[in-house]
Amino acid sequence: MFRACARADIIRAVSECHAAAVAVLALAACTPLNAPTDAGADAPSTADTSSPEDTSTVEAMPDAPGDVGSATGCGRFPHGPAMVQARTPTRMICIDATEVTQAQYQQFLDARNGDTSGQATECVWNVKFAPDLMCVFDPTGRASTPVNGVDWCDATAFCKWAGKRLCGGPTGGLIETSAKSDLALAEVSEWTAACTHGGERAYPYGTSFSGQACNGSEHMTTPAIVPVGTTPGCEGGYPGIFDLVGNVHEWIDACYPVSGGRTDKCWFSGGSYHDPDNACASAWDVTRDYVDAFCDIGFRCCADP
Ligand SMILES: [Ca+2]
Repeated sequence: MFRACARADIIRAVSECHAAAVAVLALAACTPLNAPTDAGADAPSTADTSSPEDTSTVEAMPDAPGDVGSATGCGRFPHGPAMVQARTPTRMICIDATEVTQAQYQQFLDARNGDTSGQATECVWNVKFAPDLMCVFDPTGRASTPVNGVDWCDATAFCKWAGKRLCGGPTGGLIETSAKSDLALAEVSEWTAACTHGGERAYPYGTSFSGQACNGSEHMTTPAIVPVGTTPGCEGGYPGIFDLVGNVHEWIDACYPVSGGRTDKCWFSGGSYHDPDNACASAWDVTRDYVDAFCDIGFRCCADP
């Protein structure tokens, strides 16, 4: 179920305000229609920062030991990839250091043992979490290879099981938008904030494109998915985070309704192993239906420190 926090709210917040802190304030006023009341409970307590001129929330972010790239506050999650800190324009988040691997996904399948209950309303049609049979799922032989062939609801369920969430809006949660340009903004997408070093870079590794840095179509003679974290040039936008760009596309918590139900659209970010010119925001960031599971799409999760 989509929330009352609509795209128009995001755009108004981002475009009319000079301070990203104000965007957060506007978004914080949006009320989930059908979500746990604790969603976004760790949002920054900036409700008393009502002046548009007050950018203290942005400027106050420290850059000290135990800051970005560290596991401080992000080490309590027993499942999925290790998490490290990253910074959005307004807050700290935890983000998986890598894409979720096949071995980690198998742990989820084992734990759920066929039980697909507890999913959100938009995923009631989803009666299996197993990856699509068209994709190679070999959690023993390909343990460190990113899981692929999972749909948006599978990814969401994994993150929930792991005590995390699919990477979403500035305070966590769904980004409801049909505009791709929204997702290029670090103020809107926490995944993008992590990839762009808080909005400062087009690529996780810097400001200029390198076809060799990440696993895109320029990286190998025969493009292929590789084990997570094995492309050292693709570290960033903060230390300790790998493959945000390339390898597999990554589902994010950004969707919009079309006709209601399983054919509503959700976004993924970062491009994949067979795409050229991958960037944190690129031509390859498009939508698929909730139900779609493709072999070049995986995911990682986010959480609050
Ligand atoms: Ca990726």
